[in-house]
Amino acid sequence: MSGTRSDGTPSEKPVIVSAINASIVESWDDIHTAPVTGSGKGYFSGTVALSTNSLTATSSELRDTTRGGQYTINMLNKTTGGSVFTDSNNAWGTGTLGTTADQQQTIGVDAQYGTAVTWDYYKLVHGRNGIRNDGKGAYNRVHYSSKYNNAFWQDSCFCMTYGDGDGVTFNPFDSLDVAGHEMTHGVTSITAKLVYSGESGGLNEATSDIFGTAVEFYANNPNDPGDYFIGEKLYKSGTSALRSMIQPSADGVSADCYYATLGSLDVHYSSGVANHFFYLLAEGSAPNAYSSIGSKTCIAGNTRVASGGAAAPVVTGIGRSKAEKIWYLALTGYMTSSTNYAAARVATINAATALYGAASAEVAAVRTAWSAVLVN
Ligand code: ASN
Ligand code: ZN
Ligand code: CA
Repeated sequence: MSGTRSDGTPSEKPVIVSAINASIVESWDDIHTAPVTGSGKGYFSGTVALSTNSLTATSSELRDTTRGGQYTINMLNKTTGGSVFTDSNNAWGTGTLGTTADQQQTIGVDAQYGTAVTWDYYKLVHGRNGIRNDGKGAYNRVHYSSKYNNAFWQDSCFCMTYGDGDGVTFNPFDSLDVAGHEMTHGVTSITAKLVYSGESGGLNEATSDIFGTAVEFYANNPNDPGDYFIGEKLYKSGTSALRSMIQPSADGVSADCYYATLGSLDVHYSSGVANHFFYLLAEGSAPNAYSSIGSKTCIAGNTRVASGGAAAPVVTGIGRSKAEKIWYLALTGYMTSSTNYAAARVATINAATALYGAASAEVAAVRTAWSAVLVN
């Protein structure tokens, strides 16, 4: 069954296969053309190189045949249809938002760039050949609906969709961390298959935040430097973010520390505990470049808000690179659809043991970081 939520987000069961998508994929297979390097000006990403597809001497399209054929569609503010962006001189976007054809491409540049960086991250860091590990790229739909404040991944079309945002509070929704977040839902859906409700749902969301953040760091783009916030580029104010991994409770609803009924929170809030774990494992609890006050750890009896203080455990980070490898192996090698927080602790200890040895400092750090968010 499929339908539409009140805010315009499609809802559907994973067994549905999109006839619309199938027709788009087939039409691409008939085109025999050459990859070329184009230049893009994104709203978030600035000036970036894009691998595009030359159709004729005066026409290219926003399709990357060097990365699984991933492409970007302009939805023209509708919820169905749309067509792949094309351009006459292979110079895409203006870096600004607006209604001219070149300005409409600007958000397409960010989406296509986000897909390319995510592809490279998974391939070069984890040896994963595309989201499904089959060499096939996903596609993007931008300018979806009108003033739509969200982005979403759908397994049925193997695609990401991004709204333009309302233009008042929100920017368009295709910042790099959000792109990495959405595509990681695709990775999770064919690896651990974490059910999207209860504690496993929180772990599913956290996995997307963890690798969305990893992608942002991997890009090393001065226009969007790596950090431990999700969606910090989405706010017009420039002073907010959707979520913090350093102190998840900063949003007023997410949990910093585990408690027995955590699983009854929305999955975007129960993710906080695993996001907090990942931050502590990577960076530790002390003040650093990402947080002038550090990340408060938890003491028993405290639930949503981290406490810190003398009684709370001190965590020494092992670095983002090792933390990413541990989470990725846990996701792809040890977690299952019903993994809950206690089982995630076991899965990451198993992954760290496989990577670094049972007596390693990395395994000890995984234990300490989980205990610091009250997962024992
Ligand atoms: N952006 C949201 C997410 O990826 C969309 C949703 O609520 N499913 O989690
Ligand atoms: Zn998500
Ligand atoms: Ca970020």
